[in-house]
Amino acid sequence: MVHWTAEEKQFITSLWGNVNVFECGGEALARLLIVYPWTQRFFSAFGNLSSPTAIMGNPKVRAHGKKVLTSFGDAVKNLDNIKATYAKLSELHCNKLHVDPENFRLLGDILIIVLATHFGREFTPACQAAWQKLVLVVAHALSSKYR
Ligand code: HNI
Repeated sequence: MVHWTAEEKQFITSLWGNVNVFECGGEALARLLIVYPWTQRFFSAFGNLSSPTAIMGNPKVRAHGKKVLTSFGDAVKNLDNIKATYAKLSELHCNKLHVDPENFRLLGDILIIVLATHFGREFTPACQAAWQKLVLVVAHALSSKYR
């Protein structure tokens, strides 16, 4: 089981309280699709993904990014139980969506960049380290049902 220090928990929950899931989630997913274009194939039903501008302005990308980041809130609320929290979602991404789990790590890395951009100095190195750990734990949990 993952161990969290009281300080890590504090960094994660206090930043989370100020995260705008629509802004940050939409931006993170849009950036994923721009920087790693092969991820676009999962979202062919989302309409125009033909350029960075189109992706950034695509309302379906934004809405789905919000959904994904909102789901991070479940991890924040269940830090000691992340694997079980994502068991169903892991099954969905594995069996139904066939998303390569490497993409979870890529999205996590991008989320760190987006948070740093939004929060600036408030996103201190210690806070960033706690979040880096969180995105890895989430990626790991989402991969748990893959075989
Ligand atoms: Ni993901 C649907 C959460 C990463 C591709 N995804 C979801 C849903 C949630 C979710 C919640 C909605 C489920 C439902 O409708 O019941 N996804 C997460 C989380 C991560 C993540 C927390 C974090 C790393 N998903 C990814 C990645 C990809 C991805 C990296 C592909 C590159 N997800 C999808 C696709 C769907 C999806 C595709 C279905 C979209 C749709 O509605 O058609």
